[in-house]
Amino acid sequence: MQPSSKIVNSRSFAARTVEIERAEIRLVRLPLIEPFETSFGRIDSRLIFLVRLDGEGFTGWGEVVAEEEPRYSYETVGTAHRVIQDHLAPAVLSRPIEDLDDLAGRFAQFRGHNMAKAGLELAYMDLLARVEGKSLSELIEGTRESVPVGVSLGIQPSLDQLLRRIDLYLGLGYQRIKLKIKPGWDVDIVREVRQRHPDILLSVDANSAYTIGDADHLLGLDELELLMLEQPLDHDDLIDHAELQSKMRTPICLDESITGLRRAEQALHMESCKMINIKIGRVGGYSQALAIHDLCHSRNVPVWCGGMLESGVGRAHNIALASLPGFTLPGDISASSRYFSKDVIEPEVSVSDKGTVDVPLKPGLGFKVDLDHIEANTQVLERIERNGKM
Ligand code: OSB
Ligand code: MG
Repeated sequence: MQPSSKIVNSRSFAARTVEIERAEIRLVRLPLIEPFETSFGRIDSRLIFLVRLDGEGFTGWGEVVAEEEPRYSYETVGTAHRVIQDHLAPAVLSRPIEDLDDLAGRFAQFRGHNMAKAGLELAYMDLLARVEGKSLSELIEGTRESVPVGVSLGIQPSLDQLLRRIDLYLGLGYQRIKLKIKPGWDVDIVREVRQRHPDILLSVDANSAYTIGDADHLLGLDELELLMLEQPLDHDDLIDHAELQSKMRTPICLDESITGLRRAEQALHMESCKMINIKIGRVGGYSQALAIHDLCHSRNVPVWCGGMLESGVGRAHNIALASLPGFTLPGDISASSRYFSKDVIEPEVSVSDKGTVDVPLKPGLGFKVDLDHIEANTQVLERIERNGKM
């Protein structure tokens, strides 16, 4: 296979150099409207990690999507906090930023910690878009005015409750239903759902709950006409996924396994999957997310925008990303009201009865950040100044 070039981004954001004066980190606790259960376990609230950058008279907002426990990823709110404070924020503040590649290059010297890196890249891109008076979508050359969306439904206490959730979200217009599965809550449940809804776009996400030894069991999904089976096997595996895909008709979509452009190239080369879920946080920011999009688009591999139960800040970035032409499948970009009683942006993200979300046209994120609501729920606040003061 061809090695990828080092510079990953073909877009030239005509970028104006921006000098960042200050980085701010905030941890904000937001309760979830309903608990979210995956094969990893259950959560009732999100500790939202917001990053704010100030410079050139503008403010940019980003979000670190790490969770409190290292389950989906080895990163946590705690590790990201530490890495930003000790290594990434100093790299941002050290000298003016020429463009996205300049920033990504500074981060590339540090191994891993993609979600921490992404949080700062997001804030930089929001700020840059505002400096240039463009929407984020315009800045990254998005082409859609609205994006198709689906909903990801956690494991429910009973089939009955699952069926009721599905009816609710189909009634609201969502274009695709994704079910979390795990051993004991899989083929039989999905078959029941399929029988009641023969024609909907239906997918499942195992979050690495199986091994290749479960291949025969997973083949039971093949008759259920699923849009995809997301991340059935190990989080860092490509080889077993390739073996499973060779046996399965259902397209495998990788989430956890795709940590950057190089892994995406390898997964396509090995035919470990037929689709990719792009999460800006998991891949380390816009630079990698754009490059993976461009790769997949050039090879006609469908991609879609994943979610991490983000607040409106992260969600607004996801909407911008999903406006790129290769995002042909509905994203995990649900309405704010599906997650939180009150989001941190205004207006909140809403889903039309056709199951779409409008791409904002205003500069930057295109939403107003609700500082009062954020202040009222902030548990930790830290500022890092360019001159080294904390
Ligand atoms: O695997 O896609 C996942 C949430 C947290 C961590 C991992 C995942 C998810 C979701 C929810 O599926 C997507 C969303 O609605 O934000
Ligand atoms: Mg997933």
